[in-house]
Amino acid sequence: MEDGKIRPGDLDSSLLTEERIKVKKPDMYRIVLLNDDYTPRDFVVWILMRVFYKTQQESSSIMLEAHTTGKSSIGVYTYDEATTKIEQVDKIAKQYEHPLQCILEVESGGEEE
Ligand code: TYC
Repeated sequence: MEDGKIRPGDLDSSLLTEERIKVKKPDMYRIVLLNDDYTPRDFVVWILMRVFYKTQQESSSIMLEAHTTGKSSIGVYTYDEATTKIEQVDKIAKQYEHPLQCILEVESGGEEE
């Protein structure tokens, strides 16, 4: 019908808006290994292999970097992976009475279209 009246089901183009979907990118977290004066080097290498599935070579170089500079990046993980791994390190280090510590750093995040 062309009488200009709006009827149910007519498309009112003034109500059409562009829909934009914003998806929150998951935050990623860097796990950083901290040096201390007491934990044996071999124990640090062993824990990196056991908890983070690093090779012996990777583990040695991460351990050495922490030993010489004070800290070293182990890798970037989701929040759940990162917190689980840090809990595992805490638990094992406590069992063996070593003061070994890892910390979390926020790596990325924010809104992306
Ligand atoms: N500095 C320790 C030592 O001399 C070894 C060590 C290396 C400890 C790395 C922690 O993250 C660490 N026995």
